[in-house]
Amino acid sequence: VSGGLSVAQLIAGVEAGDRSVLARAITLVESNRPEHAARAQEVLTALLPRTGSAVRVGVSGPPGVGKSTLLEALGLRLTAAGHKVAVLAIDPSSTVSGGSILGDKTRMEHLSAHASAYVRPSPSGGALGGVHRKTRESLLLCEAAGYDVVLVETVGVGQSEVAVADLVDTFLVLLLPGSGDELQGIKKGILEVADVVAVTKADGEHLTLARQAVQQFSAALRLLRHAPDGWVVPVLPCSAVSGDGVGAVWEAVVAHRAHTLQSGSLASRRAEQRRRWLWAVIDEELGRRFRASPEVAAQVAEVEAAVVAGALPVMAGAARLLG
Ligand SMILES: Nc1nc2c(ncn2[C@@H]2O[C@H](COP(=O)(O)OP(=O)(O)OP(=O)(O)O)[C@@H](O)[C@H]2O)c(=O)[nH]1
Ligand SMILES: [Mg+2]
Repeated sequence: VSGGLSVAQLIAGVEAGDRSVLARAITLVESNRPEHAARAQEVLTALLPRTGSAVRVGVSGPPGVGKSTLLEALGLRLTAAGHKVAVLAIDPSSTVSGGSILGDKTRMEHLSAHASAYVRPSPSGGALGGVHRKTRESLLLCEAAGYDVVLVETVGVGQSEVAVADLVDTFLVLLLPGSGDELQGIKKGILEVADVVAVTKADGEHLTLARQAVQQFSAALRLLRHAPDGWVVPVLPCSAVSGDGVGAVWEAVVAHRAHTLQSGSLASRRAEQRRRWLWAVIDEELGRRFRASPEVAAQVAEVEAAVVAGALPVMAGAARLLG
């Protein structure tokens, strides 16, 4: 999986900013094979001192809202301004839909080809926890490779966007113009974790609708959100096609980061993220070990069948297996 590279070669290659070695290191980290886990941890541990300095931004929104198009436009601006930009595109629905991930890659073709950019489509790996943990580790590898802006794209279809908000410093939520009062079936949860909101496709015939949506979303957010640390979530129109507002969206991200850096909430947010990550990894590993244990395996079929048939109470079945 790491193309025959040793741990030392992976570390040196990532440190040197070699994109192909970075890709192999991420593949190693994403692997679920137990024999890869130890090497992945060695690589991550060695690189940890080089992580932490990037601007970490999550970008989420309903399917087709324009995430990839905006990220490409934004990425090209940032690389032109001298930044090194990594994009991690996760699609939690890819296991179901058969993967719109390759589509994302093609849609970001200009950015993908840029020498200062790295675009990585990531399979979800099924469980949400899996996405979360592997994406976080991939993000750290990108930082160690010298990327000073890391953008994480995810479709806002469920709880996944809340997990992504937990990976980043600033969470940018994209919404479509029109039908503002319905909030487009977006769960309130996504707006509760938004740091910046942008209404996309504010161009041509959508322009008036987009302006109205900005007003409606601003009003909805004022009701929904109190600003405990003094940050008022901005709602901005933008068009990745015309370029209008793209710069302002990035300025809002930078302003949010400056605000949290100054108030100290950036440091506490990252500390809290690491604490939750620690427990997520422990919970996941405990579950894995439990299921892999021979004593559990010997009894699980019988207990499960009895519980399913209603012959054994759930609590009693769980207690027997846990015992
Ligand atoms: N008019 C207009 N169309 C846009 C804009 N941005 C994206 N689109 C179009 O909207 C469609 C979806 O854009 P994507 O960037 O692929 O959207 P996405 O949110 O990444 O989609 P998924 O990853 O599939 O959820 C494409 O046909 C784009 O050309 C914009 O600023 N203006
Ligand atoms: Mg996309």
